[in-house]
Amino acid sequence: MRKTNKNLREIFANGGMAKVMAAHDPLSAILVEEAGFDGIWASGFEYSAAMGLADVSLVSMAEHLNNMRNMAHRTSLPIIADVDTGYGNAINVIFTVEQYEAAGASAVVIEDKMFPKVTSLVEGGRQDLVSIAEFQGKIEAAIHARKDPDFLIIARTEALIAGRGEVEALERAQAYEAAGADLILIHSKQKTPDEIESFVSNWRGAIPIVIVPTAYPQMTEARAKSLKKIGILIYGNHAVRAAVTGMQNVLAQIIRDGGIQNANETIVPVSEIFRLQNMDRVKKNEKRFLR
Ligand code: SPV
Ligand code: MG
Repeated sequence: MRKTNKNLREIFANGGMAKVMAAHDPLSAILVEEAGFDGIWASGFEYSAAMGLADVSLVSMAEHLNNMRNMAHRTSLPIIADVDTGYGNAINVIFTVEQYEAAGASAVVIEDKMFPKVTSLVEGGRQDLVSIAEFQGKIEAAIHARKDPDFLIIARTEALIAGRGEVEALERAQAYEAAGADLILIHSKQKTPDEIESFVSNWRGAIPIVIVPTAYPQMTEARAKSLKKIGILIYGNHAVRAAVTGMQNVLAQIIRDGGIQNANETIVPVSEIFRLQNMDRVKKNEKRFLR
């Protein structure tokens, strides 16, 4: 049981809002921790992108789980694992929760899409949802499977993403709360916060809401806090996008310049990578143990 499991719950139970940033590998997870976020989002989108794949259930549970375990090994922040649909039905969800909890996650987000899923923010994506009853079974299975009651089961409804409207989104969220979810993640791909603000103001449930404001960046932390019902705000894919921006710029500069003479000044020195790799520890241990 990871000692950080309680951390996120303590933040929102005391009226706060946890700020959680996506990561796609242990190195980005270390940077998330050093930057000062409250938790790490083990994003399916980011990991798929890092594998050069679309986020459409191509990456297996074992691959995502192993990546998440490696993040947990190198960081101390709570990790919210994005387990998509739970990789199948309620039986798959039981196995998924057992595996992610044992590997060091502090929470899972399970979404009410049909397996295989299609990424949420893509234009014209096929967005099929499972029935409310089926998803309630999956949430109940997740709760049954967790060992630590502080391990969070976050139910994500894609009703707005699927164009089903606010009434169905609220109905689904209520049903998932009744099934025992600790929080509701409501996702939207509208370009402004209106759709989410309307959902939040009409939410009568007792559990807090999680949002991922990628599509509507006008939703600042201050604005989200003012809604009073947001327990966790997840920045969904900014680590992998920052990595792509950084690499594209530097790689293009090296091609342009015909060498590394200028690019070298714009990137971190190799010593910074040694620091992130904990090379000092290796050196100390060499002195102590190598004979
Ligand atoms: C992810 O980061 O994998 C998410 C958020 O699920 S989104 O890609 O916006 O659906
Ligand atoms: Mg995802």
